[in-house]
Amino acid sequence: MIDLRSDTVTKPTEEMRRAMYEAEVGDDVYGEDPSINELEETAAEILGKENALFVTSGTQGNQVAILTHSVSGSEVIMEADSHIFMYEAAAASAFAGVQPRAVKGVRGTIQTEDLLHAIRGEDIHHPETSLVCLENTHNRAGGAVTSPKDMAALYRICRHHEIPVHLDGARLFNAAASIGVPVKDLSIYSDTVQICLSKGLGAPAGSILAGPASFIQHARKWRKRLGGGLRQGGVLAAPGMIALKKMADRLHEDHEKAKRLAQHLGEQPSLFIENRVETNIVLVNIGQTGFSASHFLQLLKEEGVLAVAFGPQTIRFTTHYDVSLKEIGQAIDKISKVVSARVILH
Ligand code: TLP
Repeated sequence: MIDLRSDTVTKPTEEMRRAMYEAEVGDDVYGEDPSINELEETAAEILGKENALFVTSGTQGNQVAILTHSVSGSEVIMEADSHIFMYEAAAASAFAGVQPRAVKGVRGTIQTEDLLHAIRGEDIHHPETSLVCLENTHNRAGGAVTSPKDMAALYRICRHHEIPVHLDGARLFNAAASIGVPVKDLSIYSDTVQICLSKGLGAPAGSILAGPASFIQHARKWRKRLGGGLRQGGVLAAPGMIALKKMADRLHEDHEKAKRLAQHLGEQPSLFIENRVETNIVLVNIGQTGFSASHFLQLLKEEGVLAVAFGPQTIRFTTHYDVSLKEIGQAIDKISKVVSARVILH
């Protein structure tokens, strides 16, 4: 199977498995796991934040951030297609009791005038805007990168209004690799940031939430409340450390694979590439083939390729460490076969 459903499907490398076996561990709820402590310190340094917290997943990192930043009854501004709005099962409403304010962006980036418009003024009828969430890269916009300049402009507005910014940087390292800057050049335009170790960076599990020391202290309590206090979690932090230190430098390879895929599929008359491919995600519109997304995915699976639907006519392909350039070539052939079978049927 050529699994292009997500970059979450990567298996830990040999080096990661060895690190898991050899990891020094302790009880992290007592703050005594040396591997977790080292990972948190390293991540904070790389992201340019005072402190960091190892969390079980990207969703937990985002939700702990919202819980720590906001009070119940306040409003959180987020992009209308963001992961927090679309794919976290309304956790922000269920746990933090906040009202999401969904603002449509351009290629995943909220526009400054729309942000200004969405920020609430003082009025007895209005909730207070407690937080702005950004996402970089933006998943549903096809791994789109928000530039440091755009991040800075949004951050400046939020600072002016004294509203904190949380950055869902599940794929922030992909964004940084794409534009050739250190990840810090993007994370500085946020108060808190969540990065996933288990996506393009290839760790088996875990995310990092980073921010000011006092924020992380409160976040640690929210993580505990949510049942995310790990004990000998060093066995997960050790591969996370390898992910953080060694896997970011190769992300451009995944981007090249995605570009190759997009280029070849774009040459098919009945396929249309919806996104500008900047990182590791390709959104393919299959409307012209006459297949529904679910039927197309089923036929692809029978050919040995896995992908996911991102809409009734949109298929998302995601490249990653565990799929080679050769397999991308094979996937292109198999996808072309499914498309041409339909053309023949017609
Ligand atoms: N995204 C997953 C699915 O949930 C859609 C994927 O396959 O892309 N932020 C962003 C931008 C994400 O893409 C994801 C995962 C998360 C947060 C959540 O991370 P996890 O899965 O670790 O909770």
